[in-house]
Amino acid sequence: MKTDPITLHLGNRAPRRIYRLAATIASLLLVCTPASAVTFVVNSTADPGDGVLNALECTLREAINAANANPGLDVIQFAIAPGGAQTIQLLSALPSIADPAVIDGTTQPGFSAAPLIEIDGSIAGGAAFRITAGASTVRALSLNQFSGCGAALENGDGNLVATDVTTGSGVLLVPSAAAAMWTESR
Ligand SMILES: [Ca+2]
Ligand SMILES: [Ca+2]
Repeated sequence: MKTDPITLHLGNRAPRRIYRLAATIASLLLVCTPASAVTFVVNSTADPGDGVLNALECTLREAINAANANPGLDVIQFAIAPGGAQTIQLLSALPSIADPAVIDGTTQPGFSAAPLIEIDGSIAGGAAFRITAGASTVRALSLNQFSGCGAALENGDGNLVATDVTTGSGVLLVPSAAAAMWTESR
């Protein structure tokens, strides 16, 4: 009697094994696929913003939340019209940088030497940036009137908080900040 070779070799339990194998392969593909780095462009001085990140309005707070939600290193740039010096008045503390990120103030149109983007902490208080992810960069921003330090590095290594303003790539910290930086590595 002729038997279908597939039926002959697989038996009753085989389909379940095939499903299990397929599920394992699918999960391996998910694990092995690297997350895509995204560049978020802040185009508004508003805070907190409407909570929706799009071309109409992307606030710094929305960009940090989105970068945190997307696994892996992301870049936050600035293009606040019409370019030149702009102030972001924070109404509350920014979210911690809980996933590695590059926050690059040199990208604001018109930048040449000194930071153009000022982040005003006179209402928000505390630290400007709390970096808990490590492997993050903050450059060319003026962090003004925070009651705490400019950048709190609370966890992880590999952070670069550029402070050399003479190269135009530094973070300009004003005297009102209690300390330029505070580090607590765990
Ligand atoms: Ca928005
Ligand atoms: Ca991210």
